[in-house]
Amino acid sequence: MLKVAVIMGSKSDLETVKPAIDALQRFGIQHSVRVISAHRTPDLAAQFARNAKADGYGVLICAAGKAAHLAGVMAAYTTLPVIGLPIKSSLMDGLDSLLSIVQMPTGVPVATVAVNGSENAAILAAQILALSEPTLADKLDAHKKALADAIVNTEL
Ligand code: RP5
Repeated sequence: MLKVAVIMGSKSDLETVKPAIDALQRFGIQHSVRVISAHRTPDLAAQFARNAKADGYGVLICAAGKAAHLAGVMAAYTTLPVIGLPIKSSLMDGLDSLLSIVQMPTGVPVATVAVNGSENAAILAAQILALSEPTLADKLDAHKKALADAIVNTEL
């Protein structure tokens, strides 16, 4: 199965990103976790994105806050699907991060999840990989059923 790269702009993002890593583990998806900054290590960002397909990745999850350009820069250098994960920063409750990630120019999309929506980033990555992985698709079906069961069985 193709791998997922979980990339964050700073180590300070790690705690927020953790649910994505946990979810990938639960789904049995091979992944690597890296800190790469669009602003502090731009050459590394370009190099990682350029090589990602040849390195066996199928999806890139890019988490960043504030002027969050990581996902957009990665998407500029690869045709792999890039999922943007806006991190809630100290100002504006993450709206700055969300808009920096979601407002991409025509031709270079970034699939953007909610502010701090780490688990959804992983589930979306799983859904993309599951298009060609029936076993993973079964796990996603089970996940959906568990969500529904939790609602139906809610006791008030
Ligand atoms: C972004 O700036 C990072 O993704 C992080 O969310 C934010 C702050 O980074 P640090 O100054 O804590 O390293 O690039």
